[in-house]
Amino acid sequence: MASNDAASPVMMIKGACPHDCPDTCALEVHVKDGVALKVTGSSLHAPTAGVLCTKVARYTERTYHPNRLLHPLRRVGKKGEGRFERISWEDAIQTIARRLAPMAAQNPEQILPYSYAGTMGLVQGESMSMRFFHTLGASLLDRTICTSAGTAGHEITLGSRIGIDMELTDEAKLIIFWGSNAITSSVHFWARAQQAKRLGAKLIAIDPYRSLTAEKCHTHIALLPGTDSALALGLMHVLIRDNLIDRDYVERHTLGFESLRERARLYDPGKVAALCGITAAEIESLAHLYGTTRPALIRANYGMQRVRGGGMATRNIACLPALVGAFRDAAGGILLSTGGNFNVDDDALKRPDLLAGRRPRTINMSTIGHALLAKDAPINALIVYNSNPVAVAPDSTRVTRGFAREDLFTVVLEHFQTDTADYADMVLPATTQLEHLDVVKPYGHYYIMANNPAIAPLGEAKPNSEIFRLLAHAMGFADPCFSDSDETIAQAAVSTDWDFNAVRAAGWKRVGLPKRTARFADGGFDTPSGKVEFYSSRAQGLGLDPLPDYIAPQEDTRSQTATRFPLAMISPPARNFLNSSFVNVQSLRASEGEPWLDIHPDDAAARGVVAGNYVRVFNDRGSLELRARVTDRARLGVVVGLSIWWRKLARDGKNANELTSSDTLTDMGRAPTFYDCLVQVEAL
Ligand SMILES: Nc1nc2c(c(=O)[nH]1)N[C@H]1C(S)=C(S)[C@@H](COP(=O)(O)OP(=O)(O)OC[C@H]3O[C@@H](n4cnc5c(=O)[nH]c(N)nc54)[C@H](O)[C@@H]3O)O[C@H]1N2
Ligand SMILES: Nc1nc2c(c(=O)[nH]1)N[C@H]1C(S)=C(S)[C@@H](COP(=O)(O)OP(=O)(O)OC[C@H]3O[C@@H](n4cnc5c(=O)[nH]c(N)nc54)[C@H](O)[C@@H]3O)O[C@H]1N2
Ligand code: SF4
Ligand SMILES: [Mo]
Repeated sequence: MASNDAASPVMMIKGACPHDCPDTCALEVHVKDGVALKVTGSSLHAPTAGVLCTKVARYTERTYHPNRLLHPLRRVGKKGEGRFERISWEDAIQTIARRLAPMAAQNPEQILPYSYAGTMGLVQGESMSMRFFHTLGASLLDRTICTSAGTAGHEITLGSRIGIDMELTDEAKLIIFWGSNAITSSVHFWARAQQAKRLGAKLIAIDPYRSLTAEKCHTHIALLPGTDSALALGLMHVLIRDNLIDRDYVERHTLGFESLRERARLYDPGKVAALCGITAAEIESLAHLYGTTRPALIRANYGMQRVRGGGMATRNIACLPALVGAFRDAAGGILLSTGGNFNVDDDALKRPDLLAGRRPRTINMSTIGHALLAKDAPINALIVYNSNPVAVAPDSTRVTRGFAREDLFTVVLEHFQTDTADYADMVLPATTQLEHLDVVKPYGHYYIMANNPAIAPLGEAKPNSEIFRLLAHAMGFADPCFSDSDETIAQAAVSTDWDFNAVRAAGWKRVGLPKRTARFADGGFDTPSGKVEFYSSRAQGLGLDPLPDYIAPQEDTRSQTATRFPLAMISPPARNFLNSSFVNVQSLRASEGEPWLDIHPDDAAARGVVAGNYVRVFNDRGSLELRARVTDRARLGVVVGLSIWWRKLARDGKNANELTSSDTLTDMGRAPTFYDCLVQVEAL
């Protein structure tokens, strides 16, 4: 054992934040005598700039949390009840292998992995796990829960997501936060936007909610949820009508301008204002600002694509920088994601060749409730890691009924006894970022990041990679890839471009073009035509309109459904949580208080809702109780429940997904429509 000698040195271990956040910060883990004392942000890594968000600044509180899962557990109570007994790893692995083997022999598609971005590490994400499931021939998972609509809209318009370098943000003179609450979800980008503001930039927020970000911008356009595609068309209308476009750029580097002009002509500001629930003057003035300011940057995030027309919304927004030639400036253009810069060898990580010619079915994670309740070709085993579907998937009624099936064999790899772990047959304790090795591909900056283990695993926790290694060996899988160490996997992931050991020693490595390059100044888009595709044959091939269009929300405030459920509910991320992670960290939960519903004073008055009292929020899918916060942060007709709470930590054991739908998916990308959700509210 290490001594407690005060003279023993504090070691500084280089890590990378694993969370699903664009900033992927460089961590410094301060370790003394094998204990992590604190985690700080590196000042040498430009995007991190020495600062962490409040959540990860408390990473040690999460890691050493008294409720960390430290041993394998077997269920002794009913499904969902959360009663378990401790077992050995040997017993756990053998039991799982014994349960999976006959299913694998009979029909491996009965087995489904369910995972998302609890860690964005490539090693603890999809490496050993997918090798394991590919060897089995298990059902594949369509990982659609977050970005797939926006990704698809971006793809058909601009190609892969090579967003502008966030380190140039302070040079922009106009920054439009479009469906992005950066103070919450990308605080390092926000810090740079603040600097731009100090240097004279105008900041605009397009968001139905006066978020922490919107309130600090010069202008806030509070449109109705799901109407962004119309707003973008309205801006195009004015830009073209008033000749504010960059004709040279349009001629050289875009496809289909004449058809776009015809389409945009249909969306005059009066019509668009009515669709979006804003004024024509707001559209006119934003178009003029955008058409006359350089460099102009759109910071789009994923908030506007969680509605039926989410793909189209992203597509229309992505057309704007080409129209005004904003791509000519290194600090201009659009930043949705920088993921397209990184050349990761996915096949080496996941080894799809192990499928050996089989083509298993694919199950959409966003409709997991439907999938678990299906009678035909049922799913009989579910292995969950890096995700908390019982809390985060839409349409909780179906999801919980599916997870409650007594005949479903469920294994959950977790740090904590989450809502999902409560439904497990076996819970396996996983290591956190401080305890394992990884390499992280970011989506908000240009650095590939390495994570060194800083402390030994707590209790009997094991890395995901090791758990799947053990399972593979117990199942008798012979491929040598199941003996790969985590270092070998990390190197395989990045082998084409980098030496992992060098990245590991440095902590990070910048990739992509040299700084200050305006990547698309001379076109070179990775679309079929090499141009920005205002007209997209690929979209047409997918059965979609080849041109930008307006797709109304499924649950439109002007629809028949709205007579019974007149309020549009959105449930975007709370600042002190990361999706459903950190909700169980006491200090962070205390900062959020409790599950609130923000409601406009007029909507509250019309329903006799009093600030601070509980209300019932409901639709045909379900009902939940929240505490009312009467505030004009929520625009008229929109209610906001910041999320994602653990169901079991809420007073009625439910969260916002009790009300969200899994019947409607997005126009592109098969994603959920979390923010396309009509409700009614009544005082309790
Ligand atoms: N603190 C914190 N940070 C996070 C997360 C977290 O939970 N907490 N989650 C992480 C993850 S997984 C993701 S995907 C990103 C998400 O981060 P963002 O992409 O920024 O997305 P959201 O926070 O979902 O939404 C941003 C804003 O979009 C607004 N919005 C909702 N509907 C609409 C609409 O129809 N149109 C427009 N224009 N705006 C709309 C919301 O009110 C919200 O203020 O953040 C990541 N970072
Ligand atoms: N109503 C509503 N629902 C939403 C959203 C919303 O805005 N509103 N946002 C959606 C979005 S954008 C997303 S991305 C999803 C997010 O959904 P998820 O990806 O499920 O994210 P988390 O809720 O953070 O759950 C991740 C879990 O992984 C665990 N974990 C972390 N690291 C490891 C590890 O190394 N090993 C193992 N075994 N486990 C680990 C954490 O403890 C945590 O419980 O939620 C979606 N759901
Ligand atoms: S969650 Fe985001 S802002 Fe916070 S430390 Fe991680 S990468 Fe940085
Ligand atoms: Mo997400």
